[in-house]
Amino acid sequence: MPYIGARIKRIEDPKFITGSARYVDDIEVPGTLYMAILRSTVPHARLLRVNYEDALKIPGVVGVITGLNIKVENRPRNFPMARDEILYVGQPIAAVVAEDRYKAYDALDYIQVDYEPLPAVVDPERALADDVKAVEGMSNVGYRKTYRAGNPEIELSRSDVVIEAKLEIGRVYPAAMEPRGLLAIYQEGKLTVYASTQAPHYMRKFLLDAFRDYVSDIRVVQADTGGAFGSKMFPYPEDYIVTYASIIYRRPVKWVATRREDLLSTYHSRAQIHRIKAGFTRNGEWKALIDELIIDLGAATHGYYLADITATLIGGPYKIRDILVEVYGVRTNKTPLDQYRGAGRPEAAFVYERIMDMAADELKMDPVEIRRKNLVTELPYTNPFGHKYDSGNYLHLLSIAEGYYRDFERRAEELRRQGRRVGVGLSFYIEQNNFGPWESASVRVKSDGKVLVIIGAAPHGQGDATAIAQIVADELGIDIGQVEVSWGDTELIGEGFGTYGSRTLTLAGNAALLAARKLKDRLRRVGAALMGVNYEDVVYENGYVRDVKTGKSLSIKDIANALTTNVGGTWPYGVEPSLEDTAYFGLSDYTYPYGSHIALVEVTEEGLVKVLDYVAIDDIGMVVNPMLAEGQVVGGVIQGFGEVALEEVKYDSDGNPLTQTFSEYWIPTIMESFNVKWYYLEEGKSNAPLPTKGIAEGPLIGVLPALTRAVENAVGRRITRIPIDPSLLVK
Ligand code: MCN
Repeated sequence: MPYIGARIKRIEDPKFITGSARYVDDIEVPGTLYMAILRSTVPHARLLRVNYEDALKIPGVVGVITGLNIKVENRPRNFPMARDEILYVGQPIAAVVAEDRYKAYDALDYIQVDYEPLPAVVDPERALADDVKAVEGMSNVGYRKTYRAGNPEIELSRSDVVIEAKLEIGRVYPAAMEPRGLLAIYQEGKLTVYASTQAPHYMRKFLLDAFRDYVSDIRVVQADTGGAFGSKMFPYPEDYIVTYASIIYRRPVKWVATRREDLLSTYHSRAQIHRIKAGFTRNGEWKALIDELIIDLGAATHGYYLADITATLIGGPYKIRDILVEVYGVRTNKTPLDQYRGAGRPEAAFVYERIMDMAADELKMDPVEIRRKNLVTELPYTNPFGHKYDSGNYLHLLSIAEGYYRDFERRAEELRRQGRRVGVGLSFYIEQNNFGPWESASVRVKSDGKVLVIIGAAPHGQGDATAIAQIVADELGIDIGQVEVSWGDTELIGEGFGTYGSRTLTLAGNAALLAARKLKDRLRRVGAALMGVNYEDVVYENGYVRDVKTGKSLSIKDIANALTTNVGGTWPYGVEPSLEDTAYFGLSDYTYPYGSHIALVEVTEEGLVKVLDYVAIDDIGMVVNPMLAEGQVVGGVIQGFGEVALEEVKYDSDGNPLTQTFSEYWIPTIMESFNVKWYYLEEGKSNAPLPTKGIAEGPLIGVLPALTRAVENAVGRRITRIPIDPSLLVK
């Protein structure tokens, strides 16, 4: 049966369900030293002296590392450890390496840090004034860019209605179930790193760049990884400190963050402010946008690219052509900022969809009608900043969404008549994905005839292995039980990138498809030689090669057997005795899926947000496994509910983090969860051989504006900031 398109259960799950998965912290290597990290408790200070003599006296403490300095682009001054200036609470200052974890943590209390406090910069808007510096001797504006298209000032002045607002997307923490961690094992000039990561090949590269003088190679193995959401990809201080410790102490060194450490040190995300002026004609055409975008980068600048993504997609799926976005990337004394599921696109969607809803209110138009009027109708369409929206039919998807929206409106009306505060929200969004550049896959027939697929991507919860097995099983015409998928080891496959940017199914999946096609040809060639017939007369069908002339056939298993059974002897067949092929696949452009979310929400008297019904509709081209894609949508929507209603990393006005545990930083639990219905179209195909696009981040893009609107509609107050201030919601 064709597997593509079927709801096949995840082949990767049994070990997770039975508890036999192996996360970094489960990997035990004899002689391992444990690392504990002393982190700054002050937001900004001159670091005068670190005295660790007493810590060294504790039995079991092997050493203390301070002042490690490695140049990594756009990272904070003093990376990975503070040397003369402390820039945020949580910044590593010293690392203790000890015989066990408890001794390492205990020893932290015996390290004395002398510092001279400096004023901290906390509010990104205040930071723009640049009178108090987040980093001594540097402007607080770490990144500045102007995006201009058309003539927004003139179009704005000609507009019948101008919406002005300050829109804010709060600072969040990517709360993966498993905190970050790694185990580095030094073995005479070589190093193996087991990591909780989403990009092992990339990690190998950045670690090797730093430690090339000490080691000839680094092998990175992705341990079973309990989620990442974008946060386990770019270089962290601890990646370098642990690796360095293993090199200098010539022992395995492990570090796994506690939840509190993870909350303080995993790169935060979002944290954008938009001051917008949006001009509309009386009949609802969006003509102009002027946006001042302030992104709070924390104590480094590597998160600036997120503002670029937001700025260039700020017009969303709409026809607007006259746009000005002034981007200010601002340094503050906070944990550095980087990507989180959606990476810049949810922020853009929050802004353009808030604009649509505010304009609908202002113009007394129906929210669906105003979107219909503005949606791009001719695809492909190049947006004002060069994004090429590739394929699909936005109006068709909107018309389907409208059906649910009208139904939700009717139900809301009924509930309102019972005195309940109920609201409906609809969002329409455009997604950019398949961040590249390419991905790899090898397909290998093992001696028992099973087919092993190795991908360069590094899934960590998405279920891509199942979908890739479906693709390869279909292409080879074999039972899916004959296909295994492996990944996450830089020595398993030559090069690769990882799992991010909703790319894995499309890039690694298509690479696997192409590798399987090559393998079929190879099976024909080797099979023909084994059968002593002409290659041209041999066809491949459903796991067999068959000579059309004689009717002779061999199964994949027969061929594998013939290749591997005889030890000794010779190879008289004149063909390469290999059953392995590799393919690399990249797309010449990004793909642009799109979708719509519709939410029916009740706000209780106490101000709690309850989602009564929720529908998401996506067009991601061909869907390989609707159950996996749906799983992504359900998870993403609940995660987005957290961003709208619960989650925010908070600091006091001096720069002290107020959200250091899950009792202050609230993520949605099963109590807040709700049912999400997912529907899909397959009209917007990509150019890949298997015409798929990504789904994994779309839900987080659609959910923020849909839920925000539904809450706004329920309480009858304009909402301009997420997470929504609960005091606005109490009756
Ligand atoms: N899929 C499909 N048909 C398609 C597209 C996708 O059947 N046309 C399926 C795939 O087989 C896969 C899933 O949907 O099971 C998502 O695939 P894809 O859209 O290619 O996205 P990636 O696998 O590249 O996932 C990355 C994405 C990102 S960027 C973040 S952030 C995120 C997300 O995945 N982090 C996650 N979802 C997550 N889910 C879990 N459990 N944990 C994370 O850390």
